[in-house]
Amino acid sequence: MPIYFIADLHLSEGRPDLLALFLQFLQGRALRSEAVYILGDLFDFWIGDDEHSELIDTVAQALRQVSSSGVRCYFVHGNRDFLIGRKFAEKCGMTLLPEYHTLDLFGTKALICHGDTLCIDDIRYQQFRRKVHQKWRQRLFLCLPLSWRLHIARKIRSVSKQDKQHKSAEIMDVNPEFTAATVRQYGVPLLIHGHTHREAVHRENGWTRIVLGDWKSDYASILKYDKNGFEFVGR
Ligand code: LP5
Ligand code: MN
Repeated sequence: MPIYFIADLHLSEGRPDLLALFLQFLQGRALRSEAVYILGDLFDFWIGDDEHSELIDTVAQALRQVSSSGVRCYFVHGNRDFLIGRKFAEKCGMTLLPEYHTLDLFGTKALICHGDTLCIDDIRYQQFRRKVHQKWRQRLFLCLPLSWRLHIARKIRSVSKQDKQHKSAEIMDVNPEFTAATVRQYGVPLLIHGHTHREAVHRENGWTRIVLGDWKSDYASILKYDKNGFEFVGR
């Protein structure tokens, strides 16, 4: 049975089309798979496991149905939902994975990550990332009332959107040398990541980099891996 990889769905209340695509995937292909790996940015943003909404409940229930049918579900944090915690993961029956994780794909060793840590030329983002990944800042943030957290998250999203208009595509892409060095360090021939939103298969010098794309209303970037190799099955 295949293993699926997805990332960057950016689910939000305002995008029922993306939720519908995700539910279609979970109730179809995912149920006939061995494992599903979500490589971050499942949600547009996440402000704490204590937030409740129809969207969050629907996603949790649908993931729970898949995991309780025996399909292993894994989650790697993205830059927008790095605050997803054990409480939500347990509700979904998902296992939280570390920033970098290696796995065996039918005999091929692969490294998986969200992808943002490879974009080291985006200095402002990396500074921001270091700050919001500090445990004390996260604990403090999670103590704030939900309405404040929502306000802050929206503010950050709007600064981020503005900033991105002045950043080149190269700056927002992975740094090639750093990425190659990371892959070498793990000693694997395959890297799978998301974040840069451009679905692609890059054949590098002796190794392969598969990039998962972001989800659009008419296209779900879904990577299927089985004993015959990999393909984007989309929709
Ligand atoms: O997400 P995407 O693809 O649009 O852009 C990313 C980078 N942006 C981000 C920010 C996220 O979009 C939003 C995160 C919301 C988290 C909610 C919880 C907050 C918890 C805080 C816990 C302590 O990741 C973007 C990259 C881009 O990818 C490509 O790699 O360029 O990076 C930025 O735009 C970062 C900016 O350059 C710097 C941001 C500074 C924000 C300061 C806002 C201060 C607001 C204070 C409000 C009181
Ligand atoms: Mn991302």
